[in-house]
Amino acid sequence: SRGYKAWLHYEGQLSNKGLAKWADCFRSIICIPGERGGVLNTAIGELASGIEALTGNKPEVTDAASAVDRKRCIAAGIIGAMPLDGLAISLAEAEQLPDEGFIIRTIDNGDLCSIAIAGRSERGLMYGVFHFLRLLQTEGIGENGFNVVEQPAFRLRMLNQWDNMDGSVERGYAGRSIFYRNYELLARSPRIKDYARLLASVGINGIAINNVNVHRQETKLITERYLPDVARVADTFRAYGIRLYLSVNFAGPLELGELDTADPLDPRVQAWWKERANEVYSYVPDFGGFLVKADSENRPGPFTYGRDHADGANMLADALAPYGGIVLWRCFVYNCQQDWRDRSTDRAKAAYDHFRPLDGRFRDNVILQIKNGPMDFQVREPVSPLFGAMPNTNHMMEFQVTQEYTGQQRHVCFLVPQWKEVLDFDTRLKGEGTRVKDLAAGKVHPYTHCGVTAVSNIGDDDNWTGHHLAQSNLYGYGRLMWNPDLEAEAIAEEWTRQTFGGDAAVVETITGWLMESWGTYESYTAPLGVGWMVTPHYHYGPDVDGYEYSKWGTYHFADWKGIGVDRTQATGTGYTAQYEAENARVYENLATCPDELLLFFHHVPYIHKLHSGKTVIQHIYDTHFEGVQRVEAQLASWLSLEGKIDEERFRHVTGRAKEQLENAKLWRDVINTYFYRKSGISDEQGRTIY
Ligand code: BDP
Repeated sequence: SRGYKAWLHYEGQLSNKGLAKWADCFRSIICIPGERGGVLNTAIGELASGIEALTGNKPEVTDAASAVDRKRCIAAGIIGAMPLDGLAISLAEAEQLPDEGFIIRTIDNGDLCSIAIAGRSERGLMYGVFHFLRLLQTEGIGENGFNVVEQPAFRLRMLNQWDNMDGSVERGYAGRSIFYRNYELLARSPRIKDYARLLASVGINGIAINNVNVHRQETKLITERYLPDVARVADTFRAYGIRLYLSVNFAGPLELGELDTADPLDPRVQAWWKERANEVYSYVPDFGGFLVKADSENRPGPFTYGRDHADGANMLADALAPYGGIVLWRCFVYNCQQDWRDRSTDRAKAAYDHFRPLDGRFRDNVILQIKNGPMDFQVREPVSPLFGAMPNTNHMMEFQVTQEYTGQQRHVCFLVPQWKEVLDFDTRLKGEGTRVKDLAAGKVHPYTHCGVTAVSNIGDDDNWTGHHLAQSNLYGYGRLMWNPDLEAEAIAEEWTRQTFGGDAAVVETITGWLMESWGTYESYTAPLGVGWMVTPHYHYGPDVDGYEYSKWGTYHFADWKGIGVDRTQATGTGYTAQYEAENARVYENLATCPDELLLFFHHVPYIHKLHSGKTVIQHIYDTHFEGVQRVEAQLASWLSLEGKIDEERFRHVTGRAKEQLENAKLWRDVINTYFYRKSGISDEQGRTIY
């Protein structure tokens, strides 16, 4: 179905003006053989079938060896292994590209035109092919052809599946797992291959296929019970240039009943993990490594044995090192047993407090995986102050593509603008201009490994993501992490064109909806960076006082006088001190703290005036009324597309948008009423507050 194909429709004829000139090129593909690996075959296969779908003609695929004429063709190959003469690519230029880079260039020789797609490696070629097909679909090929040189900004561009072996998906909003059913891996499922293809098309190169919360059965994924199936799944991903990783249980040796301890300094434990690693690599020779959530939300970890995170991570790192594997050690660590409002335990401070003192102690093949904000994927958070603060420790940033706190794929919330703000954030850690994206790219500190990862949003729903429009987040994650300098709007538009076609009204309406959706969601939910206010555990729909760890009272500190969390050094938890001095100053002071984060950093009276000129209470009322109006307007413009979108997707999206509207009204009413009753201050505009 159309939803299943996501953005890889390749529908319709390629028919723009310039095409005539290049038309002959589309009839034959000359593949200059390099090492003939699986990824090369994938690339050539994608190129041939993509062109066939787009032009209606099946191109002939030949080897350079048998080809007499390299004109009027697409020459595809790997730099170093393909002759470059006549292709307008110089070897010196090409060799400057990193492994995953590529060049797409058209050669206009009058009536002997040709097109070159040259990858620095097999993967580079595959990314080049997908890029070429994307350009054909979104822009077409003009009179001047193409001149593209691309390389990814980040070396690791990963996804994490939070899939459990019983077939459920933690924080999954799109059906059941495509990887597991009844404690078996669906190792031969064509769906996994189709998923790999979607991911490769946007440049993802690593995937961890089980939940970070590793339960009893998942602990066995690194044993012979499951490794043959894991190897099959790894084969599938390998053909698309994606490395496989597994989440492991730190208490594995205990959980499997093989040892009576998981102490990382115990030689028996170390030997046990070495043996496990050895076995994993005997099945999956290019296995990526282990992803670990330890001493976090009741998961086991080194603390039990009086050891620290470095002890724990290094023990696993040593087991993987002989095979080139890495440990992705998560920093989502805070004490969920304790009242965090005790100043020393502000949850926002926890990751930095735990990890920062350990800088320099981690092995070279450990990467700290740090969530984008200090809390937990809220609609608005400041950037985690830990990111970049450990110059001698590899970093990668973790985002959340699945919309746990942002409407659960029942609401539209296109997150690319949020991620972009995070990547553009200036940490100032090495002076002005030390942006998160430069840190993640390894340009600031010389990290051995670095990059980005994210929690995936897919399941076995036919359209992958529950809401058709939520596909844009998966697509957008890949594209932005390939090139963080792309504009969010450009990504939204190219996704829309590929997914819904090029009709001007369709493109404008959907792109517009996506672009304002994050702000809209924020406006009718938790205000000014305070976060949460969602139903505990489910995290959908409003519950102002709702917070899992609320046995000590409300989370947002609202009383009759004011609201917000005082995280200043002067009078609060002191969290602001974790930022570089200049940023700390900006957040510490009411006069400079940005409005959108005000309540994250400060506790203020309801009548406190924002930089916008409004009082906090009036801002709450206004944004909540406006938020609902915006959803109403978005629904109306979507409905105007009737007839321009296939019936199935039109009806489905309409249904979800109506639910979003009802839920937004609920948010508006619950939030406005709560704060009206708390504050006793009326809405200046006299609107009805229930
Ligand atoms: C929170 C989720 C929880 C995850 C946890 C994590 O609510 O399900 O296990 O993050 O990242 O956002 O480990």
